Amino acid sequence: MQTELTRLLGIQYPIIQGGMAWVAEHHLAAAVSEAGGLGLIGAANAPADWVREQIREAKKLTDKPFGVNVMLLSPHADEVAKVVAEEGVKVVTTGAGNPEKYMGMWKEAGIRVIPVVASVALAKLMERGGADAVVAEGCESGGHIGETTTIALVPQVADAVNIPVIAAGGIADGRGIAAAFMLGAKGVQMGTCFVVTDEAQVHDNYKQRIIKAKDIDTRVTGRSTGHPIRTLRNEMTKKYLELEEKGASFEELEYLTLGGLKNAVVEGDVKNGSVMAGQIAGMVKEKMSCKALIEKLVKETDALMKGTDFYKL
Ligand code: TUI
Repeated sequence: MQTELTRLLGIQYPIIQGGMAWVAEHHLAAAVSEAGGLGLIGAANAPADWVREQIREAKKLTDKPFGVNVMLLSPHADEVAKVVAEEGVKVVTTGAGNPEKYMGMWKEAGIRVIPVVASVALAKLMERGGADAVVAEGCESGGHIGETTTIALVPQVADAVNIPVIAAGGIADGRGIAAAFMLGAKGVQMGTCFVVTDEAQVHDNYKQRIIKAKDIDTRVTGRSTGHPIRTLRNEMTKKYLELEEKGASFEELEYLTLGGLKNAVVEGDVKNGSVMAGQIAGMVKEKMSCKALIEKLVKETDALMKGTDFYKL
């Protein structure tokens, strides 16, 4: 499965594990990289010292490349941006914003910079600013999302830029990966599938909730506040959407989700917490190791890509 992306990053398979807040810590990132994909540590809203520690711990577990996702809405983003350069991280992805102001520092440190984008406009801006690739993330994804679906976004981004495009959102098996390749992507990023792996340090209630989820079980809260977030439906989303319908204030809505992701991931509160997951949660049926998951994905994709000359491009 060699593509422009595997060559760019020095990895075996063009499969990236999303840098999910509270979920993507060093055990998961190292396991994905050891299995031949690219693992990411999700900096999310964590302080810079936590990120530094995570990078050092991941290095103890793997010699292979791994990356850090910098969440640009974080109050610690400036310090985290410096830490990834100081610690010699090979790959940085960014989310929920425009990383322009860090790009020079990261490129100087020899980092491969891969912004996550939800529009053609930001993809073009990132290419001009020196990005090595972009993740085009469709609104099937869990967590903070844009407006456009993966099937519509990926080909439009692939037509607009000359750097490799990585598809994210709605991908859970070899069919999704092969489809992403057909849309012009050179790799994929997956999140929800990795939440239920053995190595993910996630409360079992959260894993079970994903495993039991059906196709219609996700909800998007926060459309009215300009911060749409996709999660699995529960008491929290029910209350939130009712309040949103009534035109509740930003503060009132925020109160409902305060600490909600941590409560779900760490405490296992899947009733009132924020159980972020993508629309493919309904396809995730069993727990397995990262190695087993990646081997399964590669086998399924290879079977579909046989007879094409895709990997020679
Ligand atoms: O970032 C994500 N997904 C996330 S981040 C997150 S944690 C969080 N915490 C507090 C508030 C909000 C989120 C949970 N899930 N995915 C990458 C992504 N980036 N999706 C969409 C975007 C995006 C959206 C608008 C990127 C840029 C953008 O506009 C940039 C600009 O300023 O033009």
